[in-house]
Amino acid sequence: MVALESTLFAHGLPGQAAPKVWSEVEGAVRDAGAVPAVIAVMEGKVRVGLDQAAWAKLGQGAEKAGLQDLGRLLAQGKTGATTVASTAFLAWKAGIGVMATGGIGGVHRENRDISADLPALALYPMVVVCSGAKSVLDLPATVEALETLGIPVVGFRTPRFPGFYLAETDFPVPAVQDEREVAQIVQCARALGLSQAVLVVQAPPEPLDRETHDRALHQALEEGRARGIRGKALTPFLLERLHQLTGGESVEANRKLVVANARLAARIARHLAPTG
Ligand code: PSU
Ligand code: MN
Repeated sequence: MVALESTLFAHGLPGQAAPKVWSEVEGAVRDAGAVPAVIAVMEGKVRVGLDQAAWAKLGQGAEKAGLQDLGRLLAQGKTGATTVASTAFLAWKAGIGVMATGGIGGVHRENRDISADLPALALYPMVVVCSGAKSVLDLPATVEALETLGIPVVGFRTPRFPGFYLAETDFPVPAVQDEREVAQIVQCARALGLSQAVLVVQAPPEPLDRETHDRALHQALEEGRARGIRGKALTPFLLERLHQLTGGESVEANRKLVVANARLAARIARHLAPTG
């Protein structure tokens, strides 16, 4: 099985694109021989595996649900889209070992805002497949934080940490060449009893060109600062502005990389399955 976070659909992509990307992602997981399970809180209940009907609810402004929100949403019968942090926790509880996302949260450039994704990845022994961390973040600080927390990063056919919209950053990572190698690393880490997730990163299939990216990002960051946007509203704000400022190019890049990550997660899940 491959767990998928729902915040990426509810807050990371524009409303029209989200259901399409959702079904493409589920299709990619199935085609690779695994079962997709999008995770969310629906009317006060944890749901592992959602149908398209659930999207109708999630798409209508469901709140972004981090770890800190889960107890309250359950108590109050509310609906929320789970982040990497809360999805990793719930997947682990449900006995699912592999998940996919676009990019993990990390250290933001301002206000010492650190995503709960980072400490969560140190706590729950998942395999998390992604395209690194979003370039809206302070990437050097994010890479440092991963190291501080003892979270191993392996580059799937890449020797550099990818930057989500960018194919690569300056940060080196140990590279692996196939799913079997990933599975072996995961099995050894589990045998030792390490709690940390294994972060498998791969380059986005269709990155933005650096100039388009840097210009849009510069403007989005300025606007966020000027409007005083902070806390959990910041990541969705920056992503939305990037989508608008690149004329949808970043949505395409985002769609392609999420699908590719889901597919790779499915292949890794198959290699980790008892039957191999
Ligand atoms: N990756 C994407 N799009 C997203 C996110 C990740 O491709 O929208 C979301 C994830 O749910 C991640 C969250 O957990 O952004 C991080 O938000 P914050 O910085 O507030 O922790
Ligand atoms: Mn934050």
